[in-house]
Amino acid sequence: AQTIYLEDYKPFGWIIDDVHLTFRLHPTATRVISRIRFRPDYDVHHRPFFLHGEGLKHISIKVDGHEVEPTHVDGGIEVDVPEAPFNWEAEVEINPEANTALEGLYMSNGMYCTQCEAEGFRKITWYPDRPDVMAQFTVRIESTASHTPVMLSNGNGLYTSTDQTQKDTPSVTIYQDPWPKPAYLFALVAGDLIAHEDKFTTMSGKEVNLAIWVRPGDEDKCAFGMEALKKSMTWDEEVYGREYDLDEFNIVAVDDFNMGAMENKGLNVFNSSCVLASPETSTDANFERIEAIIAHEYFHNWTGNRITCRDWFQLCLKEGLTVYRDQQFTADMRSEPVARIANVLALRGRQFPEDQGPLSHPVRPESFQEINNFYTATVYEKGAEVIGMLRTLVGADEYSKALDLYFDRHDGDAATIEDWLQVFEDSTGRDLTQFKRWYSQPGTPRVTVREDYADDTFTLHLSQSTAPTPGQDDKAPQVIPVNVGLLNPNGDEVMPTQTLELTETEQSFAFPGHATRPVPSILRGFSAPVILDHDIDNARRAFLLAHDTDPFNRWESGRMLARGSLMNSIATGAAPDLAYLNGLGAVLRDDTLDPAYRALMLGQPSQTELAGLLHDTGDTPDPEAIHIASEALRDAKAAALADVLPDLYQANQVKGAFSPEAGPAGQRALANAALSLLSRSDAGKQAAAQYQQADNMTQQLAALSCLLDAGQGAAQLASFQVQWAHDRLVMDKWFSLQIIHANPQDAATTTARLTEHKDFDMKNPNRFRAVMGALSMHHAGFHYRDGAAYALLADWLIRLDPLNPQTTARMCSAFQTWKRYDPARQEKITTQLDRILSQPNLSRDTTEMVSRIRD
Ligand code: DPP
Ligand code: ZN
Repeated sequence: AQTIYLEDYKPFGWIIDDVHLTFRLHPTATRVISRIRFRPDYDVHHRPFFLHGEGLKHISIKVDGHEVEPTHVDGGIEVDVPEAPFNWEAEVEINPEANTALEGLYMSNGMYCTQCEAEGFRKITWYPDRPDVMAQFTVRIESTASHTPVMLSNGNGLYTSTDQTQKDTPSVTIYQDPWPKPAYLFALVAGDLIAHEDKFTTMSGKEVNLAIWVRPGDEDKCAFGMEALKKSMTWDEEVYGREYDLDEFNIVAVDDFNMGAMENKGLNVFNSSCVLASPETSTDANFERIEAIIAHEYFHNWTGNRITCRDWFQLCLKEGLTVYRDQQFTADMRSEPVARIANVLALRGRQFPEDQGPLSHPVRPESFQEINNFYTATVYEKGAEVIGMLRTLVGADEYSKALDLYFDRHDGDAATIEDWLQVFEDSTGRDLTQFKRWYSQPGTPRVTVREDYADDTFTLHLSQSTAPTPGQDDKAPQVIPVNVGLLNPNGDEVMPTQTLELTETEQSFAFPGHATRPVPSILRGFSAPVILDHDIDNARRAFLLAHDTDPFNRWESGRMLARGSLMNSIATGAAPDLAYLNGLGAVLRDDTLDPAYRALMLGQPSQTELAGLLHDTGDTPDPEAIHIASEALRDAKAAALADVLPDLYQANQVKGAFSPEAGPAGQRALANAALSLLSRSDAGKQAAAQYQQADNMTQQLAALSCLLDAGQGAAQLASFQVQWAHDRLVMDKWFSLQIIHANPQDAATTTARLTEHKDFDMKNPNRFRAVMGALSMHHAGFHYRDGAAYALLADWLIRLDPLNPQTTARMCSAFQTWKRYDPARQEKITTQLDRILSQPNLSRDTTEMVSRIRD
C-alpha cells in the first residue's frame, strides 16, 4: 500500500465557491448529482485535475455542459478541464444498503446516514476529499414521506415539501450551510425519526432550535443529552467566548456507527450508545461519558469546524484541543480531581501502551497508509495533555488570550500545528521551538528524581530520558512542566504548588530556607504525561497518602502503594502490604472526602498495567501470577476493611429519585465499590438483595457484576436477558459482562459461545466490541496459556475485515503488547498475526495495523 507523507503536502490547486448536491434516495441505488463551480488557484500548480472517488458507479460527467469521459486512476479520476473557471456536473449511483464499512452513505436499521471523516465523502461523489478544500454546500434530498419522513443535512433547513399525509408523493427537502466547510463535515440523515426538541438563546440573543433525533421508542432517552448540549453551549460562551452560528443544531442517534460520534456542521451524528440515556438503561459511567461526548462534538464547532485542519497529519490540532476542552468542561461540571484521575487512568491504560509499543507515533504523525488508523489515544489523549502543558507553562490568563487570537486569526482556515504554536509565540512572546518536540517525538518520557538536603536548602535533581520508538532512536530533551509542592513532616504545606520547567537532560532546582527537611509532592495534578521515577519508601508514600494537599498526588500515593504491594506479591508471593491497607482504611473513613474520590481510592492497577510495569523493569509478565496477586489484594482489602465496608455501603445509599449528577453518582460508585469487596465474603448475599431492589442500571449492573464475581448470578443473568431483550444497548452490557467476569481459563469459550447467540451481530460495531473488546481487555483470559483467545479474536477479525475494515483494524491493537510476553505466548500471537496478514484481499486498514504490530 501507498504511504503518504506530511512533507509531501501540496495544495489542491483549485478553489470551490459552492457545491450543490442532489440525493435521490434509494436503499440500493441512490443517485447523487453534484454541481460545483471550480476556479484555478493560479498561485499553485493545478494539473492534472484529480478528484477522489471510491466505489462510485459513473453515470455522467459534464464540464461546462459537455459530456466528458474521466480517466480512472488509483483512488479517483482525472479529467481534462479548461485553464479557467468551469462548471462541473456529475451523476453517480451508490448502494447504501451494501455499505457495511459504515463510511460514506449507508443504512442503519432502515435509516440513511453518513460518516465522512476522514475520507468517506469520496464514497458519495467525485470530489477533492481533503480538509483544506472548503466550500458552501446546498443539499437537496428527494424521497417520499413514507420512505423517509424526516430528512436532514448540514446548516439551516431552507425548505421542505414533505407532507406526512401524502405518504407516496415525491418529497423534497433542502438544506443550506452558509459556513464553508471541508467534505469530511458533510452529513445527511433520512428516515423515520422523532425529535426531542428544545431552544437555546445565544449570548448575543439569537435563538437556536435544538433537536435530538431518534428512532421511535427511544424518545424517552433524550432529555439528559439535551441538557448536556445546553450546558455545553453555555460553557463555551462563558469560558471560551464562543457562540453558536446556525439557526438549528441537530443530533441524530444511529445504532451502527464505527466511532463514538461525529461533529458534522450543525448535524452531529452519534453512536446511539453515546447519546441515549435513561436511569433504567444507563449507568452513571454512561451518563458521564454521554455528557462529555456531547460537549466534545459541540465544541468542535469552533475547534474543528470554524477552524479545521489543513491535512490529516494535523488531526491533533482539532482533536487534542477539543478533548482538552471537553475535559475542562467535565472538571467544571463535576469534580476536578476526580475528572483528572479518570483522565490519567485512561491515558495510562490506553496511551502509554501505545506509546511504548510498536504502534508508537508522534502526536502529529508524519506518515500513514490509512488515516483511520490514526484516530488514536496518542492523537486524542496525549494531544490533550500537550495543550494542558502549554496552559500550565503560559498560565491561565495567557492561555485565554492566545485562544482569542487563535479564533480571531484563523477563523475560516484550514490550519496547522505551526499556525497554532505561532499564535502562542506571538501572544505570549515565548519561544516554543523546544516545546514543539511534543508534537514530533513519540514515546513516554521518564523523569527521574533525586533529593538532597543540606544547609536549610532542599534540592530536587531531575533528569529526563525517552526510550527509542519505531523509526526514532535518539530523543532530544523536551520541555516538561513539573508541578511541585513541599510539606513539612507534620503534613502542613510549606510551599504551595510551583511549576518547575525541566528543559535539559539533567537539571537541579533548589528550595532554600527550610529549617527542617521538607517532603516533596512531585508532578502534582499529573502536570505532564511522563513516567515518574522516584525511589521513595512505603513510609513516605503512606505519609503522602495521609497528608498530600494535592488530591491527585494523594490518590497517586495510594496507587503507588498498591502497585508496590502487587509487584511484591507477584515476585515473591508475599502477602499484601499493611502500610497500604492501613492508609487506605484511614482515607475511606474520612467523610470529608468526596465519595467519588474515595471510590477511586478503592481501585487498584489493572492487570494490563501490571504486565506493562513488569516488562518495564525487565521481567516477563506471567498473566496467571498477575491475576492471582490481583485477586489476593482484593481479598486482603475485603478482610482489612471489614469494619468500614458495611458502613460505607449503608451510608452511601442514595434515597429518592435517580439523579445522574456527580454527587449521587459518586455515592453510588463508593457504595458499589464497597459492595464488590463485601461480596467476596458473603457469597453475594447483599449483591443479590441489591439486584432485587435496583430501579436503575447502575445498581442493577453493579449487583450483577458482584454476583458473577462471586461465582453466582446465573438466575439474574437469565432474568436480565428477558428484561432487556428489546434494548440493544443494554444487551451489549449483558454480552460484555459474562466475558469480563469469566474465569481466565473460560474467557475464550464463553466468548465463543456468545458469538453463537442469535443476537450476536458482527455487523454492529457496538455488539462486536461488546464481545471481542471484552475478551481482549480480560488480561488473564486473553493471555490464557492455551492461546485460544488469540485464535478466536483472529478468527473474528478475519471475518469482519471484508465487511468493516475500520473496526477490524482498531481491534487489532489488542495484540500490540505481544513482545512483553514469554516465547510460547509470543509464538502463539505471531502465528495469529501472520495468519491475518496472509488473508487474500486484506484491507489497507488491517494490513497497516498488523504489519506495524508484527514488526
Ligand atoms: N472527529 C470525531 C471526534 O473525535 C471522530 N471522528 O469527535
Ligand atoms: Zn473529536
